[in-house]
Amino acid sequence: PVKAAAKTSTSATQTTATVDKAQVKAFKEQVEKHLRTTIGTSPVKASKLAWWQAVVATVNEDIFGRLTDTQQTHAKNDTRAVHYLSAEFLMGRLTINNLTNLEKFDVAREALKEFGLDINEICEEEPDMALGNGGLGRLAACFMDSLATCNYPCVGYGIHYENGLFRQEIRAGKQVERPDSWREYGCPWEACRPESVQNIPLGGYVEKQTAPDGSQCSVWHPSSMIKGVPWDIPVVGYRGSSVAILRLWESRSTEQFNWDVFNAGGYVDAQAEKSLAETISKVLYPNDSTEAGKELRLTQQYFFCACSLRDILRRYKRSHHNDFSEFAAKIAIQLNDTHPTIAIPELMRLLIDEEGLSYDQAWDITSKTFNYTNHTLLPEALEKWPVYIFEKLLPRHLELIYEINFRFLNGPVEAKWPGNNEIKSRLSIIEEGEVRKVRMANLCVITSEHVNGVAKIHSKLVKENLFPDYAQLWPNKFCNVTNGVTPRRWILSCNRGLAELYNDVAGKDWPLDLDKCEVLKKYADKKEYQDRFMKIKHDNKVALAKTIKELTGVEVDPNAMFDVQVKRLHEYKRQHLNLLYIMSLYKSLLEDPDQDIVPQVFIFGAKAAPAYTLAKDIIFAINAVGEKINNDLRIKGKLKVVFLPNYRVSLAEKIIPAADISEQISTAGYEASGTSNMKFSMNGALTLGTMDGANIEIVEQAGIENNFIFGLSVDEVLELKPRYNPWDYYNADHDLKAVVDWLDSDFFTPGQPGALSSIKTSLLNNGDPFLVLADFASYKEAHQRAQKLFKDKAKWARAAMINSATMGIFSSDRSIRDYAENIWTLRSQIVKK
Ligand code: HBZ
Repeated sequence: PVKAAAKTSTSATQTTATVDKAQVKAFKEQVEKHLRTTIGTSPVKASKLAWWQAVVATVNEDIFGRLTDTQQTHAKNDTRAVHYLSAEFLMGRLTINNLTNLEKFDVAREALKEFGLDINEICEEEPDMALGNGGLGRLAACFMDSLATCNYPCVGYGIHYENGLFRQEIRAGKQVERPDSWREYGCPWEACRPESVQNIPLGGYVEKQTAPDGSQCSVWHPSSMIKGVPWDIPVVGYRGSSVAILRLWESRSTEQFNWDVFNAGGYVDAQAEKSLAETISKVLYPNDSTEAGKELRLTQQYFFCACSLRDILRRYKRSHHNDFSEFAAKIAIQLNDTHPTIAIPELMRLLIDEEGLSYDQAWDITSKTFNYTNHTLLPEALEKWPVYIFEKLLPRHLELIYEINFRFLNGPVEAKWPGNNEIKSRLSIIEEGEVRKVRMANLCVITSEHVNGVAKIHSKLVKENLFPDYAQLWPNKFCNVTNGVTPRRWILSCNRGLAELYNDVAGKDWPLDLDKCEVLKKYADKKEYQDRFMKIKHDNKVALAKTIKELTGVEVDPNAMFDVQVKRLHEYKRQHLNLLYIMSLYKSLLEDPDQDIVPQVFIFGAKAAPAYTLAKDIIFAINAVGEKINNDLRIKGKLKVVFLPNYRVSLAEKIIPAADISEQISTAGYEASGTSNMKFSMNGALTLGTMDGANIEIVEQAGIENNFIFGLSVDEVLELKPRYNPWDYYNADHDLKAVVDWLDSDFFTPGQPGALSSIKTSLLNNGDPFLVLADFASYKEAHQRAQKLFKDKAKWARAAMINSATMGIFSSDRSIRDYAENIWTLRSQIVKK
């Protein structure tokens, strides 16, 4: 049984809107009904989990009706639709978001209050759906919200991982990974669809056959079959517009599975292989920037693409039978990075081998269907699969890839650069060498109608630096769609105080048209509004301070400046630059404890890929430095450093509304876009960052004078890199030298000298690949500007308000409309009730 909540939640999440009594009563009755008849308990006995399940069952009643309406409208009109293929969807929790989008949050809150329950506490029962690593996966989730809200016919396709991104624990300052079994007790949002199960062939060999007319054809004899079971998660558009479907595939073994082995007495072997089939969707690979090149990973990619394409073909054939002439007119497929690239040869194979089309017909359709979004320029993140893995798993696909490559090199490339073998080897899908490899990005560029980057600067670099030869061949193929984030989750649901302020100044439609928020600029000089804006921020900081205390035991002062860096841990994101600055601040405080500095709390959240040793060392260093600083009475609490364990979507929702400073400090040219930068700015944080990714577009909107920009530009980085020597910076800057050397001592790790040395080694002996030392002085100076402004409450409030007010273009609705207009040529469809 759940005790009545002592007091309802924090003021940060309260609204004062009056709530319709009749709706509250009806919601209450439905929850109680579900508690008894769906969950099988009663209000006196129910655990918090059971209450949450009853709330979900109640909300689902609303959702499923709208889902049917949406699907019927699209089927009736035979609409063109986009199919978003992504190996990751980082959905987070759905309850508050769905209630918000159905405009039922206040009703639900009041209904639960009448049961003596706090809605926020009940919703904490929901596990995060963490089926993604970071920005790329979260972008896919924001896009689903916008696709549904803007009424675009769409399906999201991905993998139903049994285990999402690992749960991070911090033990003795170090990251420990634990499995994340998010649906151990079932997920009440999802529905299994046995009627849409698919069987997917794998392995085996290709037999060449000669047809009676003398032509050659290939017959694939796979060695096994895997069953793909679809799970549907409804995605509710804001104000219940349409309900989109996210369809995630779970792998199971089929009865056919190695039947021969089974019959030959291989009972145990067959069972072992059965578990192999079920391994495919077991776990999300936790790398966000390198490719392990593992067989299982390629199998995952192929598995979900093959299931999704069969699903798409099945639906197409329902209204078009075997006439494929309309296929490209009805179907657009977006590839979220290269992870679903194998869908390209799989569509070719299905059309040729299963549907009987010629190669040319199949290519014509395929090359009009796919589009590719690039999310990284990091060479180590570009997927390349050894040819031998393809030979083993997907021999027929390899054959088709060779054919696509042959026709490309001998067609357009030969025509443009006759006899130029150097260019051919650069543009080839196959990388020659000791281990021959399939370059997935090349296959994407060759096949896709459009290739886009995710921020202006990134798209420019994709075209000019990553694929310059392709850009010469097809200059119009390359375009930009700047990322965006959904204002429903990232303002309305997570910052109710700010949402109410916008309701008051911009009217209630701003979540559908974020440009409306710009009116707040008019109030940015008015004390009354500044006070209200900063009171909202302060309340959010009080709430976060409580969370920090619960999670880390560290006490922080909500009046201090909250400086936040939350994102995956990577050298290019430069958490260690932040750490070096904190150390230098600490050092100066030790030298002069009475100096008048702004009290500051540095807040970190970051997961490191389990095999990324230096990233893990940086997490350890942040914790070690934090431990020392937080317990040093000499500095009188002016400085605190906290590392919040297990950073994830639901934690971001608590952290972002409470930030004063948003750290976006990647080496210029390395962060494709960034998306938390947009969320922070919307919620009134000032960006302290480099001219990289979408930071550039953020300050274009909010004004460079309202943010703290520092560091080398993209061009300066490109110019410096070849002649860069970190020792020059180390030797020239006393302060920098002192903090770098500090890493070598046992000052922060008593009894363990050298425990932080790997960071110093990377910065000096390994050449400081991300120019941390080169940007240190400029970074420090930007922090000084921030401190100075923070002391002037009115000026700070004004800058924060202008940031929040000018983020309209970073609504993911704008991004989705850009895709719809420029890439998919997709029209929205009003759903009939
Ligand atoms: O995609 C991120 C970019 O780093 C970021 O700048 C951008 O804003 C965001 C959305 O466009 N990239 C990722 O998050 N990448 C991954 O998570 C990833 C996952 C698996 C991989 C490789 C990368 O194998």
